[in-house]
Amino acid sequence: MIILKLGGSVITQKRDYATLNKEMVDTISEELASLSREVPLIIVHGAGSFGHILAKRYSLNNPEKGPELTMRIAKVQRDVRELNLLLLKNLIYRGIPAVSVPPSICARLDDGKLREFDTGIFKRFLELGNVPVTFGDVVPDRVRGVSILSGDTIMERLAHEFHPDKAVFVLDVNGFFDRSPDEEGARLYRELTVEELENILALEPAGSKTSNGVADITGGMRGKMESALRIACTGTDTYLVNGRVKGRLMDVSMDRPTISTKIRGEKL
Ligand code: IP8
Repeated sequence: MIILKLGGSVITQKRDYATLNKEMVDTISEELASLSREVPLIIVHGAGSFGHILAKRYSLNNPEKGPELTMRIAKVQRDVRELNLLLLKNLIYRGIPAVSVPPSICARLDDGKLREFDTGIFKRFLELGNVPVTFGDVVPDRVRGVSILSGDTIMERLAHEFHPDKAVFVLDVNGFFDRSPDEEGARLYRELTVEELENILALEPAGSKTSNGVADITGGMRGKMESALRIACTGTDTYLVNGRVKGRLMDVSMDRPTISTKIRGEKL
């Protein structure tokens, strides 16, 4: 099985509110159609401009209680569901039996930490041969009322439960670099052990390597690498690959040489 996350920066126009990157969604859906014929899949997707712009404006990660809050929750949930539905339509159009699993129904948070996540529903759909598609969402939180559950955290939970052959983060850059990818001289890490990644993250000040100035309420690149590290520590090989370059997602999934970052899984 492969569990993969389609980054919001790949499937949406991250700077334009609630705007799909239709071209990318078409390209990736085509690749996923071939892949889904080879191996069982769970797809997670980020919120991109359907979630981060309003969630940040409304501080939905730790919201102030007040008369506007209920409507704010409703609007952001509506938007991320709209993105989910747009993606589902594309996947189903290409013959992938995709079914939606909204996290606000199966997850509960406790002061921002994931406390409950019902993976049974994923199991049941996988047994039927369907492809569960879940996403970063606004989720009930015992302390905060609601907070944001990132697709990266969902990846961790699913990897922990299902021990897939691979976890793949599909990004808008070639992988993990030693500095911001658009800085001169930036070098791509092709393969890292858990220990090497731990050392790199220990040297990086928190908050660095976030995506370049685009609204991101869930931790940007650093948060993603911390999730990737935790997944690799459960023994799953974890990849970061550029979804904008046709064929790379398929190459990584089929163990063919390509440009990406691999964090070697190691059960600790
Ligand atoms: O894009 C964020 O999920 P992510 C979800 O996977 C919202 O971090 C609603 C902003």
